[in-house]
Amino acid sequence: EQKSSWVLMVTAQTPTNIAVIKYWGKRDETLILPINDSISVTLDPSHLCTTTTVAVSPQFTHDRMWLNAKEISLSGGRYQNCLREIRSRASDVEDEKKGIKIAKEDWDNLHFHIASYNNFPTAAGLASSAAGFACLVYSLAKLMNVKEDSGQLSAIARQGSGSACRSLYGGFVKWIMGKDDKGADSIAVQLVDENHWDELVILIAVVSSRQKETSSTSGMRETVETSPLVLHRAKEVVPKRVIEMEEAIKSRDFPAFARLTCSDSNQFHAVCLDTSPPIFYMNDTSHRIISCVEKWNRSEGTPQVAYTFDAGPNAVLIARNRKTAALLLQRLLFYFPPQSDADLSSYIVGDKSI
Ligand code: 2P0
Repeated sequence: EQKSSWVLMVTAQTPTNIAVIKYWGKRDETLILPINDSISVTLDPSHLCTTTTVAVSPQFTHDRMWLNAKEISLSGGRYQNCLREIRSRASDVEDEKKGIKIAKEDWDNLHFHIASYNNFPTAAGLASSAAGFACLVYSLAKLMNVKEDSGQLSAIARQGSGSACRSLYGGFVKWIMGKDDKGADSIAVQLVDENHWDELVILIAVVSSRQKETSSTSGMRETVETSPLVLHRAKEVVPKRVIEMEEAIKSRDFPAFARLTCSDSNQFHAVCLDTSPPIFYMNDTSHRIISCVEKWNRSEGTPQVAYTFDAGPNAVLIARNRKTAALLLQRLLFYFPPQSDADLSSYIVGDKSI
């Protein structure tokens, strides 16, 4: 007879990812199926990551979750969909040392306690939901001995938050939009691993760590419903850019990479502005950072730094190498001194960021 006081735990750590070709707009809200492919770079796990511990015990009476030490509700459809999909793929688990044996069918009657912690501001446009759902799905899959490959796990993480599917791999990752109505082929694949282009340095200038006013989920819904530009972007612009971006990444062509990254960020924000009512994610400081980088790139004759902004004012700056990253930091500190400009309060510098 098994003791009923046991607890089995798994802890995992997942970095966030930054899109260089943006996902913005869904064709299916429940399954989270996008209207275009997207490409991202996964950050180094030592910065901007989620740590999640999942525990199972016969003493737990229902599923519970704590985010940054505060209990949150798991009743939302996204959590329920992820938990259901993972549970349905569980296998037998045996821990001989602890004398624990869980049969595949036992998982239906067991409950989880989940504790998740972000080491960066939640919901400030720093893709916290991406790392969060990827880590949740990955740690539950490990706990329940789920045997699916990363592609199949990415399709589950996608149902928690679209961008989460890209955080299951390091390096550069493509989320293929897929054609299937059920989303079976809407998965993430790794384009190159984290060693392929390790000269790049990613620096995040935190312009504001305040929570954003328009969530990505409702923002992109409003864009799809009202923007005449977004379909042109999804159908005409992104498919070509994705091909060019894959090529730029594979051949480590920084000028092409920078041109595509900056253009795609700017078009994403143009589509936000084209939404009714318009959505403003960037602020004056964001715009000044863009001007500063554009001016520098032009004066050098070839791009040194790429910028990209997500659903918030913070700048993600990608420098072509460490030397450029040092010069970039110097410029940022000169033009946006943290002491005198309360708007730009801190910098997060990626060490060897991808
Ligand atoms: C991206 N963003 O590709 C884009 C660029 C923000 C701007 O993915 O509704 O939090 O959970 O699928 O994934 C943010 O959207 O939205 C996002 P849901 P998500 O990274």
